Amino acid sequence: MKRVVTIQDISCFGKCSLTAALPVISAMGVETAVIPTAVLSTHTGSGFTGYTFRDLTDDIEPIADHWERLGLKFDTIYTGYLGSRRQIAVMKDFIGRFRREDTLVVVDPVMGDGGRLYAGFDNAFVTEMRSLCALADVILPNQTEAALLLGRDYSNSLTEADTREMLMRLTQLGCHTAVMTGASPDSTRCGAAAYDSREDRFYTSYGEKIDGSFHSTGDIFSSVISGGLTLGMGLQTALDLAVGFTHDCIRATLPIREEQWYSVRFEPCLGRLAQICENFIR
Ligand code: PXL
Repeated sequence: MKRVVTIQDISCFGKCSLTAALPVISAMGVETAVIPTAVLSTHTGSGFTGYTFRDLTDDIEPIADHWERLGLKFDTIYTGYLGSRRQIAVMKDFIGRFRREDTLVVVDPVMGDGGRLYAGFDNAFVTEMRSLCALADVILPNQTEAALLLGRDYSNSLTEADTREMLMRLTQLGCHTAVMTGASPDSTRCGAAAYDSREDRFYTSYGEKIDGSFHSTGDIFSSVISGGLTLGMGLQTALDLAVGFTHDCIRATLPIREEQWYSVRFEPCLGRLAQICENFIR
């Protein structure tokens, strides 16, 4: 059985980071180990205030020590929201210890959205995140995070040519593949675009554009990409699956948008995801 370790916070309420990655990657038929980097009462976005934050950085190294003694091996290391610069440094050490020749390292450089950094992050954090991206095989920024990583101003009206140029530059950070979410070639479609520098090839996958912003969709998209690549899917297949699943989750949320303002309703979509992935499980 394929095995991912995903390292990100656990926001106790809000269906993002670990509480999204765990059900989604598990539903794909991939064993999912976790290291929580912090415990928050809720996530920090879309209207939550007064959340608690307990940093767990000091627990990560002892967990890694124990796992090393047990000889645990992971097909994929997938990092998401990290709470501090020190945590990024700890991730670099973790990757150094657990990466084997065939291990896939996926970094979702969670830092912001809509042109703004999330609460608690600053430019020094962005600099540190660049160095984590250098160690990754695949990075999964949204448009805001891509601009931050490249030290550019955010634009929400990128052409396909702009997106391609940014993707190529992102791979120059050191990863071989960059995937940018929120890519939109025209006013009716939205999805993701990717560039694999090893084969000098671009990929796109779009669905219908749905107005509004939906929290946690980045984590859901990244979880499906991580699970899909772990199952051996090609980049185009994983991209289509992740864009399709994210769109399904948004559509499932629309009728109860007010009730689910803090995330998306991914639960009714997991069955179909599991069914599709069954064909890839060996
Ligand atoms: O969805 C990304 C994310 C993960 N974890 C925490 C967050 C956010 C985005 O706001 O606040 C704690």
